[in-house]
Amino acid sequence: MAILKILTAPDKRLKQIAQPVTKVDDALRKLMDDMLETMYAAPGIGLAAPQVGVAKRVIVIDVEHVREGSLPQPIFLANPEILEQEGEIRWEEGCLSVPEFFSEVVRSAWVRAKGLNRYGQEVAFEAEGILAVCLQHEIDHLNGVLFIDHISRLKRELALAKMKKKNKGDD
Ligand code: GNR
Ligand code: NI
Repeated sequence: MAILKILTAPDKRLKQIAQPVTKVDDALRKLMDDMLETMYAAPGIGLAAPQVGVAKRVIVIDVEHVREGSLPQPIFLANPEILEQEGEIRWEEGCLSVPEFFSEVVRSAWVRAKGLNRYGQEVAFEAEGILAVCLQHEIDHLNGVLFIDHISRLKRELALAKMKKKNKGDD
């Protein structure tokens, strides 16, 4: 396994639409494993392939591992899709690609989703709470959308200005 470099805004690769996965093979499973290791190391509760510079519709999620004493419960999904959604939930979000900036986002409170698991089998499931929030956040990444695209323009510019300042001096 390997820890991958996480891209940060305003990298243009974060704004691209990722391509559907055509085959879940060993190479894709290696990408999933590397993404999971990268997410755990960050640490984060989710990661989408575009964040590590791979324009494929692949996400990993584990909303449990941050809780002390809980076992890892990783979810690997290729071509995730939301089938149904209901209600509204407000959550203070952050993103590994927009470090050190947090803001409340309104999302669907409940979702029914499907995708391919790490063996290429189609799975469907329901989610609410933080899992529903994280799933919507990760699918957004596959469509080139960041959580700051859901907040007011003023706050978004603030976040991007902060990023610019931070990136100064980097190569
Ligand atoms: O680690 C993360 N935490 C988080 C908190 C609230 C809502 C969404 C997230 S996802 C984020 C990791 C990340 O950037 N995934 O794309
Ligand atoms: Ni993110």
